[in-house]
Amino acid sequence: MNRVKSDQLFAEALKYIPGGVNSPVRAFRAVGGNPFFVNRASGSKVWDVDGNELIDYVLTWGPAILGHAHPKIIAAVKAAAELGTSFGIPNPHEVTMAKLICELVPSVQKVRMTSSGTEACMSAIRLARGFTKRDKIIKFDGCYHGHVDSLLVRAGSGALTFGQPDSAGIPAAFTSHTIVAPYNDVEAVKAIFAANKNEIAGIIVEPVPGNAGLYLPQPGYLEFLREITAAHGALLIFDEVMTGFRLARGGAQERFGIRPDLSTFGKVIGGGLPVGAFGGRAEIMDCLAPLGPVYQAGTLSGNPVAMAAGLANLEELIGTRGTRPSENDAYVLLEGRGAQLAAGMRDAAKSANVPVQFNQCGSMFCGYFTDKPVHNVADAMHSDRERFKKFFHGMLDAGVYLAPSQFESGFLSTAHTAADIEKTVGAAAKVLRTL
Ligand code: KE4
Repeated sequence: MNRVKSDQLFAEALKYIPGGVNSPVRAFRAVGGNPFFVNRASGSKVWDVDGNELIDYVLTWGPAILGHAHPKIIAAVKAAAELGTSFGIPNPHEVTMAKLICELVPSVQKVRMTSSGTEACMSAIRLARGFTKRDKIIKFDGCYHGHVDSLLVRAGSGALTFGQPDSAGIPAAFTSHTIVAPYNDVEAVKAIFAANKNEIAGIIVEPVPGNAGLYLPQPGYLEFLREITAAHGALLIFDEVMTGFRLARGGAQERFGIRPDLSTFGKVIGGGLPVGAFGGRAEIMDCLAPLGPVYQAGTLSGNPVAMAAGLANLEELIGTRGTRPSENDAYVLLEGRGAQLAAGMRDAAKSANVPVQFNQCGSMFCGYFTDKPVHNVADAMHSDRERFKKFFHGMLDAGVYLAPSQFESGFLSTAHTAADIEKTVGAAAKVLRTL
């Protein structure tokens, strides 16, 4: 595939941007080769600067759940921008967004907007500590909650991809209150609470971890986390930056029937513009400045253009609830597309006689090159990353853009057609046979 212009741009980018990228995972360091540059996206497709068309399963890491450049989002952004791009004083969109999130997510009685998922997770942790007056936080190996100093410990996503789960530049004191447990492990969490009586402020968890690929909670695991935190006066924080409004209208917590104390959001609620949010029980959220002693702020929090884009995304997603035949319901469509892709990829791997564990939950998925089930990051590390690299590039040359790392989740949108998925599975069947 001709990528001359992308290579020229990357050479230029390397002169001015560390690694040539504004976020490490985009650098293709996990799969080799140079990243391509995109200057147009629409629906399920992106086009690179050399004119190559690709079926996109990264979807800007989740936000493009309706596909790229959805007309309603573009129109909303244009209309909002014409009235000004930021006011530094409350705007009506902020109220509409807060009200909608509270309606869609029953555990959220109040919510505060931020400009990234990292900010949302950082703020939720600070709030949990301020509310409980405790310092220690439990996170899970391989879960990623943004590049927050105290949470970049055995993190996932780019941190895991580079085999540097702990980042340089973080003083040991900053992570001394962070305790890491294996995901899906009940006894480990019980032991941590037993050894740290009345010291745990909370657990932060990706309910369906999507930053070490994708694996699912074992039956009862999320219920266990809900019970043990309640029993010990600790808060349960669901990091739904990736799963929120994707795995169900009310996110993973609706899908699995769990009511966390706090939740963080991002991606979908910004429609592709910079956004994050954290919310939960009013008595906890009211500890935030200006009401309470926990300080948190942001120049562009609740930005009117980002809110307009996020509202257009959400309203289109939920607008299908019961108002049209169920097959048009966005979430029914996303479930169906996810199931179609999973079935096709499993068949392709079987016919090529290549061991692949294809995990899928709704419109999120990950294929691991291993013959063993993957229920946590330790299992994920068994994946044959050389095979993954070859598969990634084979699919890219076939016009399919998958996440450029074994340790990332893939995403589907309502714009992905059955034909897109048939093409993807057909390409996979061919590429797998070359591995
Ligand atoms: P941001 O600060 O990147 O908006 O959100 C951080 C974050 C928090 N929590 C979860 C569960 C997340 O998945 C993320 C960010 N996800 C990565 C993809 N694995 C963003 C991609 C990137 O870092 O470039």
